[in-house]
Amino acid sequence: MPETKIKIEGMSCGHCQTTVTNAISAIDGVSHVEVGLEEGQAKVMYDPEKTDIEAIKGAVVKVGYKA
Ligand SMILES: [Cu+2]
Repeated sequence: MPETKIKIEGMSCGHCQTTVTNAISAIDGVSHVEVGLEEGQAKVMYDPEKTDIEAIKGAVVKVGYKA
C-alpha cells in the first residue's frame, strides 16, 4: 500500500491536527494517517483502488485547511 506525504497549511494547534486526522481517516480506503502539526504534513497510507491523493486533499480543504 502506498504511503504519501501531503503538505498541509493552516494548522496551528492540536485541535487542527485532530480535525485533519479525522477528516482523512473518514475516507474509504485510507488505512493509516499520521498528521504532523509542526511539520505541516500528513503521512497517509491508502488503497489506490478506493481513493487517491486528490480525494485526500479535498477532504483536508473541506475542513478548512490548505493541502
Ligand atoms: Cu487549531
